[in-house]
Amino acid sequence: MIDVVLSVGDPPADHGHIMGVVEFGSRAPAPHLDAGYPTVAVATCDPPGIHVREIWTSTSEVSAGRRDDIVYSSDGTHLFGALRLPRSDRYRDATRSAYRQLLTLISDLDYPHLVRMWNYIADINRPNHRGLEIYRDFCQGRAEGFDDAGTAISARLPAATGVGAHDGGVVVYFLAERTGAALHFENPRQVPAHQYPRTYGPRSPSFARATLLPASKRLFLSGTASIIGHRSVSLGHLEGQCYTTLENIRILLKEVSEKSGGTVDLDSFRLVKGYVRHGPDASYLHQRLREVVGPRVPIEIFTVDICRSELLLEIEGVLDMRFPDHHGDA
Ligand code: 3EB
Repeated sequence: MIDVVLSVGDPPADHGHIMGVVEFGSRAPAPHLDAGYPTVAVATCDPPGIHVREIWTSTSEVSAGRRDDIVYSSDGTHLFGALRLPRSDRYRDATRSAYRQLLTLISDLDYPHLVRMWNYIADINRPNHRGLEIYRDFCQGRAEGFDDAGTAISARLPAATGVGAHDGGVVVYFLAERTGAALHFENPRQVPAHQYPRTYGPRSPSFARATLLPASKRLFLSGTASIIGHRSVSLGHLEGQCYTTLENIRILLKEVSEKSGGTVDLDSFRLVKGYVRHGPDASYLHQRLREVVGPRVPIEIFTVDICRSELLLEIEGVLDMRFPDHHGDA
């Protein structure tokens, strides 16, 4: 089984075997293995230093390795990995090749099933050298990387986040799995992102709305925003975008509950990460999330650009699934 927690300050000692640590701070040096597991830095904060860590653990023994620019760790069932593309204004080819490498690696090491991916992209809304938005250029390379890997993987797109960052080019980290038990979900109120019309860019974003890891009883919720169908709604309205986003999450969790035979609701969050385009909106989002997820759930809000320039916020998280007894609950 794997787990993930958010920790402000030093990591507590009793976390089991560490698979990887994500440092949310002011800088984004390349992912490394200095601590014996992948450490990934993401530049989502302005004040110098590391603001919060996301710690990935396993109940099984973990070993770590590197191939090319990818650092990874594995526990026999799961593989955690990370890479960084240097800052550039043309990411298509580098992204295609990085995704191809990543997909080849997980297939070679026999963890071929993607569970969850994060993409932190500096200058995500800026036009590149050809006038194409950096995010759209990235999406093109990512889709081509999945194409290169063949339909076996592209038919099973995982939950993902694609959001801005203050530095670091493109930082990608991901979780993959060996057994094929992961289940991917779409939101009945949203067009699957990989079917978005061409108006949003030459290639659609490659992700599912959520992925369930039944053995660990964890649901990974993708970055969720104020999108109904394929259109952004509540343009310019923070409260409206927040409402629609939470409604999207509610509807998605209902779908997951119906299709998985388990239960998951807005009070099932284990951790929440929110992203706001404008710093002053952070406290509003934090307050709304606190009302929704209850008093004890860790909430972190980062001020970064969101992948569509009209979106003001995005919410992602990890949730606890409850299953009836015969699935192993006490
Ligand atoms: C959306 O729903 C908002 O490019 O990997 C959310 C989650 C979004 C992931 C990605 C993009 C991505 O389309 C944007």
